[in-house]
Amino acid sequence: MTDKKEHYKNVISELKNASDKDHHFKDGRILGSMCTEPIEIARKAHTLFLEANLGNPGLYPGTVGLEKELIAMVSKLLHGKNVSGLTVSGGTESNITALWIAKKVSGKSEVIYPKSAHFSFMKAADILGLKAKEVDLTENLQIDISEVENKLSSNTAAVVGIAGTTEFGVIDPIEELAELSGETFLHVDAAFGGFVIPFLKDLGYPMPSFDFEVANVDSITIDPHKMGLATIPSGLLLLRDAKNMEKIAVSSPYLTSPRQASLSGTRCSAGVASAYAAMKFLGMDGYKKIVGECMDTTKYIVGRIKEMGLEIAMEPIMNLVAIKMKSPEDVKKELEKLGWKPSLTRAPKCLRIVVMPHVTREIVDEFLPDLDKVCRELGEI
Ligand code: 0PR
Repeated sequence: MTDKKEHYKNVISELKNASDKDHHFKDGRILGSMCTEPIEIARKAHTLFLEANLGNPGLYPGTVGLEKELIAMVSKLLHGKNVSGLTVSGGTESNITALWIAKKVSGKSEVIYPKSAHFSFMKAADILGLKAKEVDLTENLQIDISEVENKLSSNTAAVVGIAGTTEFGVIDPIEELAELSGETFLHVDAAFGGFVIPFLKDLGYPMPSFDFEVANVDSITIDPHKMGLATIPSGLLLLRDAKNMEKIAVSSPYLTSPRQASLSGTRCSAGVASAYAAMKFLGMDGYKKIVGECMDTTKYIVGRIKEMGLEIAMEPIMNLVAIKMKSPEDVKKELEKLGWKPSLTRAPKCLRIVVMPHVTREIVDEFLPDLDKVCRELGEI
């Protein structure tokens, strides 16, 4: 017995050592992540649903109820009426599933997406055997609508627009895309922006329509495990036409449900409970306050950066700052030596800071003198 206890303690201590080697959001040094420390109630909810499996729903009617309510809450946020939804592991699974549905619905073989799209679309095209037609960006890093028009054809299975690009937080002109795409399946990737844009709009920031408010938007990816402040893994796919979900269903005779319409079989329910808890607890006002604070910090960073003599790639649309540099790789390397973890963008080449809730004003005040020092040493300013 004591041996067993000792062994248990040793394994736990190995886990603690491993975790100590990791970087943690609460330390405030992670500046390039679209995830953040989940709020306390979301962590608690996660631990309560560790064994539930939405892949076999008949055993977990309670969890199914939470999933339904979560989908209803997110649908409301995104102006959906009677939309159907699927909880998934995150943006990648959601985007793959959306294109899978589009392929099934259309029977066609090409997908059009902007060069700013997350790499999950490359994976989706590869897995689904869809020909990817990548569209160049305009000067303001949005999808070039005229190129979309040229690329649309009778073979197009889906058109994709991004509401909050991974690198710059840019919102594609979804209304224009919707007009152009017409009957063609239109998917919007709001994995990051979905929990940001509605609240910024509420706060008075000028925000374009990007969700089910726009007729012709067929599906939306939105991730509670990003700005939804839930635990990983927590993603969502919403579909305007509930019938379309059935297109990917297969028979699952030995489960409690006769058919299964999802890429994953066994599905994590802890993330679903966590997202439900975060949304119920924070409410729209809670998110609005947090998003507002992130945006205030973003503006503060931009002001200080400009004072330093650095240039930003664009005025931030959401809580993301991209700082133009000759050699952001070198700046990143030096900042890493000082314990900071920023990230990079490709074109234009920038140092990228995602201003998540753990990137507080105090953290920024610690970071900026280091950035200033490194940039001076490397001749960036
Ligand atoms: N769509 C968009 C717009 C995204 O930004 C991302 C991920 C995805 C889809 C895919 O989502 P999942 O990673 O949930 O499948 N964006 C981040 C990125 O690749 C993900 C991330 C999060 C990366 C935290 C690093 C990190 O520390 O940059």
